[in-house]
Amino acid sequence: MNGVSLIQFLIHEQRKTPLAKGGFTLLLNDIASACKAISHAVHRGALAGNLGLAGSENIQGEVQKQLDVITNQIFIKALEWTGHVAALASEENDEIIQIPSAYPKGKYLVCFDPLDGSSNVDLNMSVGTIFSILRAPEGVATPSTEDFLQAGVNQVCAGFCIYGPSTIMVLTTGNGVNGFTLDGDIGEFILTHPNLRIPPDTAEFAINMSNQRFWEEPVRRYVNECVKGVDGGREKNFNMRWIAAMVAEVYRILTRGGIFMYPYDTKDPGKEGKLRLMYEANPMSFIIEQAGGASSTGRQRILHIPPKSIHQRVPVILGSKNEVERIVNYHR
Ligand code: AFP
Repeated sequence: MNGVSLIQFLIHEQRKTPLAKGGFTLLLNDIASACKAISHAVHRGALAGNLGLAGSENIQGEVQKQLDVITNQIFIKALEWTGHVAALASEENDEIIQIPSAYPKGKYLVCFDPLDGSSNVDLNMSVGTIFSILRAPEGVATPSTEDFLQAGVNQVCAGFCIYGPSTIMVLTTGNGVNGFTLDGDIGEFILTHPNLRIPPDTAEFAINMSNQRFWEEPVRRYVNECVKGVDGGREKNFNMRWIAAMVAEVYRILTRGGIFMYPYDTKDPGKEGKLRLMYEANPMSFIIEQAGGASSTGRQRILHIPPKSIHQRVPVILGSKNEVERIVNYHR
């Protein structure tokens, strides 16, 4: 199916489910439209006066960039009027976002991080948008926060769009992982990376080494072994990368394998991890598992975590299966 557009691909998939009415296909098309608009805003950068700080903080206590605010608005505006969404939850908003009464509501809940890796934006490095789609409980007209608190295994779709040298959207609906490159000339995402698969073994790891002294022993042991390479217990030398944008780390792992870790650390004892379960860990874990990789906190499969709040943070270790399993074993 090489050379087909995202919408052609989605309609082809929809036809495999004879009872499908097309709402889900249209929702994904709306998300693609939001990502095209975000791609445009990111790539216009300083020309549109989009760089720098917004002068505000989000619910996580993080200083917002102008583009955090702009992209959040783009995503909400692209989805709220369509009739396919019951409610939204954004990394940038304290509370869930209800659909204005002027618009019809759909049956899906959408969680999203409009601009992952936003500290990269002023450096002209890769950033992205991450999204996760859940079903609203049957018969619920106005979803509550609790309706969003579903384990990652309940996701019907997860994806991300990376704004790098090319704009690429990666998607799973639970039937493998596919990548689509935005063709700016025709304004369409085109299937360029069908059936992405992660090799089970790797010699590349990604972790913020500046946190080393705060890690727990299993992660310390694993990274020490990688650094020692053939001179330690491992039979190969390892390479390291850190891009500070999860979208870019996960895209690299989907392309050539690897392992990404933002593990539990004691830097801020009040936090269970750095990355957000609903907006980062769950969608990325769904994608990674669908591509043949694995994802864990070190102690638990991420997709099995029952969420306690929409802004919950968790430790994340994901990527090539055999390496993730090795670290999980070290935790045992
Ligand atoms: P933002 O979305 O707030 O920029 O955070 C990005 C991120 O959550 C994730 O994408 C990176 O892997 C990680 O933070 C980078 O963290 P460091 O600041 O420790 O490098």
